[in-house]
Amino acid sequence: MTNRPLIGVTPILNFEKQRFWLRPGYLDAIRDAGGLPVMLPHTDDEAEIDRILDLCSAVLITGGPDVEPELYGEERLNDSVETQKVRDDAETALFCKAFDRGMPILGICRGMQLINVLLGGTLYQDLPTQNPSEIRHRQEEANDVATHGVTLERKSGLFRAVGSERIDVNSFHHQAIRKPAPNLAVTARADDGVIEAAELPAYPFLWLIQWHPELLWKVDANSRAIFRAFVDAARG
Ligand SMILES: [Mn+2]
Repeated sequence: MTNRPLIGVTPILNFEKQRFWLRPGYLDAIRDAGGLPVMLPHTDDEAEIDRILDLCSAVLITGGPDVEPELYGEERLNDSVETQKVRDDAETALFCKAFDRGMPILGICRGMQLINVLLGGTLYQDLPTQNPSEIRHRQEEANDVATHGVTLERKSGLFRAVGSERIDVNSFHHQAIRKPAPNLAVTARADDGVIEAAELPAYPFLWLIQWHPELLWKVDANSRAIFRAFVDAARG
């Protein structure tokens, strides 16, 4: 396939086992949508990031541990908040440089939360404590089972991509956006009001998704539509 844009994807670092890893769905869904994914190192070295971004057409910031509350001016709420400084530092540096370049950016789960913080928003540190709800945002069902609905904002790229106002999603998140960053448009909410997607209308392509389309894409056309929109933006 020609014109397959190279898309940088940030991995998880298992510090105890000293291993980088990624759920294959992040990479496979990008390939299915016509992109060529590459797993990136964790680095906050500016020259390294510049060189990496010279090679890539877009960046996907993935799921993982909680975002350091200090980054939005709060103290740790309780022991449920688990952070990883090396990853916060690397993804902060990567996002800021990609954002300065106007590159297409997709943030999934933790990626969504981190980007909201870096743009000036805040998070619920522990969703069940700070925003109790009937909806289980950490489902026990399998990864590729949708367990709660979300309602989409009609004036959004996400709505245009999936073509439906109401979709079902999976849910594996401990945190969520509390105060959206300035200029960030909320594009989907769960029935309890929790923000499930957002985008930055004034920017070429910056979509934030709280659920996990990379775990659903094989069985869910909406998830494939999200990756297709992202890869199309990367293709320019
Ligand atoms: Mn959810």
